[in-house]
Amino acid sequence: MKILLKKCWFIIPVLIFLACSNEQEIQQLQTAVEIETKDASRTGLKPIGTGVMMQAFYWDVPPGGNWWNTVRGKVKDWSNAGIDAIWLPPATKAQNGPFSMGYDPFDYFDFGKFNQMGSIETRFGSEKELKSLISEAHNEKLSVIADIVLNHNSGGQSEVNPVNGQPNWTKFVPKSGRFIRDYNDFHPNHNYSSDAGVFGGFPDLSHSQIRVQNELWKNSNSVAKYYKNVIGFDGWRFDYVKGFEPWVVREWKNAVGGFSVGEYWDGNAGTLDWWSGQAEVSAFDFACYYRMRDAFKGNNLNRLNDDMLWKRNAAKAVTFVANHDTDEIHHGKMLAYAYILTHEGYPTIFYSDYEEWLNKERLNNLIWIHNNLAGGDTTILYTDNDEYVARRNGYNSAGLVVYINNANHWQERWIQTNWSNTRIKDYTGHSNWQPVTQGGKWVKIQVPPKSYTVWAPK
Ligand SMILES: [Ca+2]
Ligand SMILES: [Ca+2]
Repeated sequence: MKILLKKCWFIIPVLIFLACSNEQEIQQLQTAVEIETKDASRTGLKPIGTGVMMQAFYWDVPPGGNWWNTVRGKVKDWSNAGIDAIWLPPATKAQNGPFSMGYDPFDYFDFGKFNQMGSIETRFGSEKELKSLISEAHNEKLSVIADIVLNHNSGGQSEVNPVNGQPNWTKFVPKSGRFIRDYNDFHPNHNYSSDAGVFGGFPDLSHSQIRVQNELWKNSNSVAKYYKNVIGFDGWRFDYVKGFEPWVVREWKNAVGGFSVGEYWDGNAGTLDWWSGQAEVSAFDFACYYRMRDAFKGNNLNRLNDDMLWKRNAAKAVTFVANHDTDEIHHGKMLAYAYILTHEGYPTIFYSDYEEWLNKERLNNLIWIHNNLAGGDTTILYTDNDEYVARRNGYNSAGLVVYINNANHWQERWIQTNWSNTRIKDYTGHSNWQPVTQGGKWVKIQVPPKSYTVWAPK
């Protein structure tokens, strides 16, 4: 989440009411047909978490309504590389219209179809282009994860809130005609004064209000069901979940299913574990992110011994090196990717790193290693300031040994593997050694300067 009130304008919308019953019936029929089509196209998707997630955007991708087309052109290559899901930015019309990155949501049902907030298309494109992207992703067996902003809304008209007598921007009359809102749907209202948190000065949705629950996930034509059944999304990335209680995410997930991950922006592994348990969904592993920052940027790989969400609950940890909000690990970024792609948790690759900044071939090699070798639990074998060695103990695979070097010179070390009398090799190709492990499973491995090697039976 990012503050994005660079440019605000307030348009007084022309209210057009188009609710004739015939149109509603036709829409319902269309929806039923679309649901069947979407379900059919989803069969055979790669199970989420068996591969690697791609965050398919960065902050300020080019405006102009072409981003969905750009991503569409890449999903085949990504799938071939071992990606199993793509995470898209918030896809509906926001206050900042064609310039918005989507985190100031206005109309949850306008995916680039209604002329409001300065444009028909969103920054990323039209509804048709989005559906075409999702269809192409499904053809390539990829799941598509929606970014959902539930904490706050933006772009409403001003009205006086009778609860406190203050004016607030809480009157929402979106052109989709769906989820029309007023002060009753925000804090404070007659029943609830506040929730876990607010974001900036944005009107704060009151999820305890039954009507809000109905509109967001409970009704048959709720936001959640529309995203899933009509647009075709498979999973959810919940924005700024510190702003409301974890049961909101749990109820949404229970209503529509699908892989779910929350952005609980906190470096404390215990807190992340608590939130993930309460919400019953995955959480981004900010603890891992900050420990990697300390380790690689701070030149102390001992910090990789510290607490992280994946160490507490690997099945619920979504690991990452950078995202659209935070990107601090500039030096040693490939080492950080070598870390998350050889360790437990569900790793995410950031679009800019993959497509622009880092070596794609090297990342593809690590994705292959993740998908083919990195099974089982983890044993840390050695750490110091500039060296880190860990073993994945294997589960339906041989496992691996990863050796990370943050020094400016080659290093080598005797370590204990799980393999006796076995010839091993470095699957990254950084070392050409092919040593044979001893009867007691010990072997000497090496690693180039500022690099990594990954060892497994040849
Ligand atoms: Ca377009
Ligand atoms: Ca809130």
